[in-house]
Amino acid sequence: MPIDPNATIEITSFAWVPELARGFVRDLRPRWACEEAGLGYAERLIGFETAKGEDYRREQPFGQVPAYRDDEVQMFESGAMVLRIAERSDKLMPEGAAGRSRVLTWVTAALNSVEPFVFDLVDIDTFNPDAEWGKLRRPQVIDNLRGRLAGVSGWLGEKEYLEGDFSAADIIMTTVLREVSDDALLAEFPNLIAYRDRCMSRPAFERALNAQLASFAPEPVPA
Ligand SMILES: N[C@@H](CCC(=O)N[C@@H](CS)C(=O)NCC(=O)O)C(=O)O
Repeated sequence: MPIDPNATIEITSFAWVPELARGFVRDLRPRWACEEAGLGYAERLIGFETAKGEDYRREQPFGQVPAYRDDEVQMFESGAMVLRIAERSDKLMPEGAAGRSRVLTWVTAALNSVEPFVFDLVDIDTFNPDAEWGKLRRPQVIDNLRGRLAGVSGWLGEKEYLEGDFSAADIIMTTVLREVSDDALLAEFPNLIAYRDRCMSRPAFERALNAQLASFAPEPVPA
């Protein structure tokens, strides 16, 4: 679904980020969900100064992106947005309380039980590659993350997706797994690599990624 400036769904993200963050800004999640659901969305692109300002913090208390609104609700937190978009479509959430609860469980697990461990590694490898504390801490961070990846891998086994058909949970888990910055660690779990690549080969993912990449200004945006 193309970006539609008149759509009722509006996703806010940064107008510019450094090269290393491109493709990884978390508005990718609601963009991907909209693409899967066939729902158009409008982009609102803001500068860092606006993001840290008082007005915007009423939308996103931490001064981060993404933020989201549609004709009924206003939200922050990318996981919550994906669930909201999933409510508006039959593509990302199974019918029935049992299936829905499982998807909610895995969205929460990806964000709460896996992503913080991935981020510990990103913090060292991407944001502090030369820091002495990072070198000391890295082996423990790798071990901790290995434990979490083993949990996901064990659950997934030979399944195509986390819970039955492709769902909101796979959007969140894939975006978490693609941030793992140690290829050798991920290679210990071939089923996770196959799963991540299966999800990322979906045309909706490619459209969302391309839309994010196309949205960045070439130079920093002042406000
Ligand atoms: N838990 C939030 C995290 C949002 C987040 O980390 N946003 C990053 C971009 S991906 C950001 O705005 N960073 C700038 C900052 O923290 O100042 C979500 O999933 O929406």
